[in-house]
Amino acid sequence: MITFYNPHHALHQGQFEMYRGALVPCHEVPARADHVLAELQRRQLGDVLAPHPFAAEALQSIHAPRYLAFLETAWAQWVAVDPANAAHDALPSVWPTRSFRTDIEPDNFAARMGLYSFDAGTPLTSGTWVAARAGAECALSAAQHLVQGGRAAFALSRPPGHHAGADFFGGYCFLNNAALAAQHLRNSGVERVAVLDVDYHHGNGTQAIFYDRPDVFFASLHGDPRTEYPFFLGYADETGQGAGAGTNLNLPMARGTDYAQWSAALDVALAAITRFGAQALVVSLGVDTFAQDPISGFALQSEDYLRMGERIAKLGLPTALVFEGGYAVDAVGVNAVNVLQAFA
Ligand code: OKP
Ligand code: ZN
Repeated sequence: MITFYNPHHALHQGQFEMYRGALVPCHEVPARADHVLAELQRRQLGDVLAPHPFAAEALQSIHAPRYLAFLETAWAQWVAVDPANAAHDALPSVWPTRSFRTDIEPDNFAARMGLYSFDAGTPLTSGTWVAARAGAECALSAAQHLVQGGRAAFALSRPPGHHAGADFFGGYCFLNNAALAAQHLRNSGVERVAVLDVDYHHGNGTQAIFYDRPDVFFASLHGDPRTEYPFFLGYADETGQGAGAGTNLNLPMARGTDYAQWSAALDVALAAITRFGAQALVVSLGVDTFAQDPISGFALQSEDYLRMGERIAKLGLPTALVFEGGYAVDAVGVNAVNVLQAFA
């Protein structure tokens, strides 16, 4: 398995996220990717390369130009508000919910942060843009590897991506790496692409991006949004709309779900991907389904990730695996690399 590793990921290093009215240390830390890299190297699972450079326009295949322009300059804008801001991350605190306008980009920085986000758990830091852009290049490089005939590639990128929409960040995500990989496959002539999201949290950004698209199937296994983040999307009755009707599959599961139950849902998702006629697969590979994950509620064990990788490989599709969540930091390397090793 070839890996494209984001050499700039540690430039995105949030200090605190808002949780129950207080600022608490971030779960999404650079050590996560370091552990995965160390485990890949320990098992000698294949080459680890820097991503290929892609033109800035590649990001516009998924993201709105005004959102990208905001992200690229957001830190400079934050510090321009007050030089003292350089000492801490920027978090949004005001949002245009129902009845507000979203067509106007206010001059006020806090207002623009809110316009382009959906939670207060996703700090924007001095290195966020550089890290997120290089992470996106890892996902694009993995997709490109498939275009060139490769069987599989892993994008070892952080920050994660599946909560980011065409024009918003949130859930620790800024650029939707999996969506960018899927779209790159489409732009390169692959007619039907599937995205399989196995992260504990519903990939609301990816779903929204492809919801009305007949050419990209989105299947997600996740904690029931009635109790689990991101709460406002990911229900079973969301099946796609317009030309994309029937190309979205949500499989929400209760807290406590173990691999026996989880793998039954995986079989449902894989069968649907086969029926769709996918010619390539993108996996949003979160390992926060692990029993010991500090912010999640499933009960998968480390060995289960081997079975998961084997099962996904049996689809027989060219596959780009893109790293997403997993916050039991000491186990994230073993769990993610178990999937990759068994896949390979
Ligand atoms: C990102 B990914 C925990 C609050 C939850 C957001 C979770 C984002 C998960 N104290 N905050 O899907 O792994
Ligand atoms: Zn997650």
